[in-house]
Amino acid sequence: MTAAQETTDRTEMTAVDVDAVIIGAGFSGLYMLHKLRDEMGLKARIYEAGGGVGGTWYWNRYPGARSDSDSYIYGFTFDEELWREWQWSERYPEQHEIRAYLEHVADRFDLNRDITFDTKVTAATFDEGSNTWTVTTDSGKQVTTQFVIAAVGSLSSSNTPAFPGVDSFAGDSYHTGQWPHDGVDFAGQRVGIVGTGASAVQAVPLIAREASDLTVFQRTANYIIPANNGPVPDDVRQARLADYQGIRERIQQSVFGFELTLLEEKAGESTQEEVDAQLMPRWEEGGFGIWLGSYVDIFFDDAANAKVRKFLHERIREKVDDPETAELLIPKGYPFGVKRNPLDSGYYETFNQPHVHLVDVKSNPIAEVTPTGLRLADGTAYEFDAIVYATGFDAMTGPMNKIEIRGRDGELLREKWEEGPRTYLGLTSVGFPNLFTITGPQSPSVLSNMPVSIEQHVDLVATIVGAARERGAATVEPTAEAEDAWVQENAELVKPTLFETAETWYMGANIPGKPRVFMPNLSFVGPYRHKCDEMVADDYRGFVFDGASSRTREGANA
Ligand code: N01
Repeated sequence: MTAAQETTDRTEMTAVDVDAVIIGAGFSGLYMLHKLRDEMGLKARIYEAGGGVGGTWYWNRYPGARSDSDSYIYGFTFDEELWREWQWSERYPEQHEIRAYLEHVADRFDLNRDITFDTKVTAATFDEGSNTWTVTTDSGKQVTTQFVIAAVGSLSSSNTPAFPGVDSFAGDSYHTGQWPHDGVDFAGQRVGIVGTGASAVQAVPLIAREASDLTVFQRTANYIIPANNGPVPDDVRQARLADYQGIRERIQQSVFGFELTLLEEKAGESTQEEVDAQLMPRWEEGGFGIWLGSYVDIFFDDAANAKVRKFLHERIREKVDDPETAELLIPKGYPFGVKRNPLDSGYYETFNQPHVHLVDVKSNPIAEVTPTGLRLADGTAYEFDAIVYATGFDAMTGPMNKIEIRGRDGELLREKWEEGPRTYLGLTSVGFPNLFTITGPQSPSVLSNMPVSIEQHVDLVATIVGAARERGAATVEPTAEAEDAWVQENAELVKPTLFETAETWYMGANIPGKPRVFMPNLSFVGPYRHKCDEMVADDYRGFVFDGASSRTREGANA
């Protein structure tokens, strides 16, 4: 009897409840459900911790929350009608509008009937005897399935630093990533906000409008670029509507998933005046043009990067009245572009208001949270009615590591990833058959306009799942060689760049004890897509389809 026959015999009568469990009902989970259920005829179910669809946009309801991607490319493109019928009200879509869009998607494709809300997946365990996964939820339910698709998002595991006394504060505490659904009224309150990343940059101007006094605690200044939000002129809207195919193709083949093109010229070979002349229109246009649509050598060459930094430092000094505050807001000690650049709508100008204060907690860190506020290392105490933690996320690996995922031999995924993620294509990991991550670590993911990468990954997972079913395979899993090579390739890609020189969440540096490994893949959107397409064309190079699947499910097309 061959090993394959043995597997077949062992699994013959194994019944699964569903063909696929999808974890999360954000962009990724919704499209994955549509794809598997409606296009491929699989029985699939989403388990979602929130009370509605939206994923990151369900939880991040802080004031000012909106996407930093232009709205016309911040959505699905797989369905032309869907793309056409949804009209965004502004250049960048606001949180409530993105959530409404995703609710519309769920209604349009009748997805809600296969989503279990208010239910967190706590564990997923692979059984080698039956080649199935058992997924456990916080309601105690257990579901068996052939495939598990983690559509858990890259920035969904919120991080509140373990400051001594963090629970002792007598006022109200909030995390931007878990904002109260009914909103918060800061009118007349003394508010402290910890953190100056993208969330804080959006929230600060709006909280400042309500609070009687606002203190912003900054550990690392960011390079912040104007968003230049507003309504989209009708002629631009019409031109885009006429170019659906062109837009779709350009973003899919692009570097970062945007309609931005890097310059041929190098900043390193240009004068400061030439660099300024290139950057100024991009600064005025707003958005990521200065970062992802200007000089490519700024990611590799610190001297080239310094020219862009000089331009940006001058812009900060122009916007901020008080020279000392301006100096504090000017980033130091790391290159431009290797930390996620927030887009702002009046962030710098907010510090010109007399009731808004900036406090440097790099030189004088937060020592503890007290019942009345915060105390710094030098003993300075601040009193607040409310504290907002805009302190980010355990990014990329955090959402996976929170779930007890056990593969072959009972191996725990987070133990396998103890020294950093190990994947093939940022999609799968050896020892964890039939488990896929959408925009997981070691894929372009957070270094791209997310919906573009999400669509590509969902399509790819569907293709691989389809191939497994066509072959009657019980499992599909990468080889150790393919995984080793991908991990190595990720390390090689980042080596010549400046990304590893900064303390960022891309590097896991924001979480004490987290391995310092650059987590996104730097192949970039178009080339990464090609690598995946080649893998499929080359008979799923790097994957092993193993065993014959004879699992049965009532009424299944197994
Ligand atoms: O989180 P962050 P975020 N003491 O990690 C500080 C996406 N996003 O929620 O930089 C003092 O960027 C920390 O300081 P430092 C986007 O990809 C997108 O703002 O680590 N400070 C930092 O200032 C973004 O990048 C959108 O030194 C502490 C801040 O807290 C990602 O989500 C909107 C500290 C955390 O910033 C995360 O953004 C919002 C401590 N112990 C978010 N610990 C849009 O598309 C942490 N900090 C618009």
